[in-house]
Amino acid sequence: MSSRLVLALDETDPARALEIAKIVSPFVAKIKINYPLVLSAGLGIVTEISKFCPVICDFKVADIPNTNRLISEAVFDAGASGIIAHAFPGPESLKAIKEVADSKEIYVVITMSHPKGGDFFDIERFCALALEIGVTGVIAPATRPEDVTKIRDLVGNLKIISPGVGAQGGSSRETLKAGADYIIVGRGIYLSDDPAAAAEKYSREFSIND
Ligand code: NUP
Repeated sequence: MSSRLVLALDETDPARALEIAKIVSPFVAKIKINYPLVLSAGLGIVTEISKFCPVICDFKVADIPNTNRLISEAVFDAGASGIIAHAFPGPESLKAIKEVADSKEIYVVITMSHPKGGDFFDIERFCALALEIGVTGVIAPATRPEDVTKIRDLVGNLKIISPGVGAQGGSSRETLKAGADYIIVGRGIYLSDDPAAAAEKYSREFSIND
């Protein structure tokens, strides 16, 4: 039985983050790290966590090709298995990431999960770009399953990873039904009194062979 759960580890206390990562890792497919943790702990935390769980760096990389390249080199040298980038800087910026490590995972943000988070994103164009570049997958909002359905139709068999379940109010059931492959949960796990139990509960809810 493999988990469809990705932990968003936005806990900012480095020792507690590492502890949560350890106890939760049996129940998750991957751990997603964002700026809040890396800014407090340093990039070394990626190396530490990568020793026992694949790490995706959610740095929403969105720069000129050369800067995207430098960021990707640092992230993959630290041991990350994947990186999240924005689509709006265009094909050359995404190609620069792909050239750093063709074998690594690249996920592109198609539209965002917060209220009005979709207003400035062009779903059709960004999905076409994700396919053109040949990325691993896309990020699509669990808070708007109708967008996940639309994105599934547009991206074929690229992976869809969806944040917004738990604290943001999205439904894992609706999101998976709409076509997502993985569900991202952050506060619903790391702020819980018992993060391991919370992760186990979510992972059972989403597990692939249930
Ligand atoms: O559209 C997005 N929404 C979103 O919440 C794209 C993201 N990458 N995220 C990230 O997912 C967000 O930055 C956070 O790390 C995680 C969701 O955490 P939570 O709302 O479950 O605590």
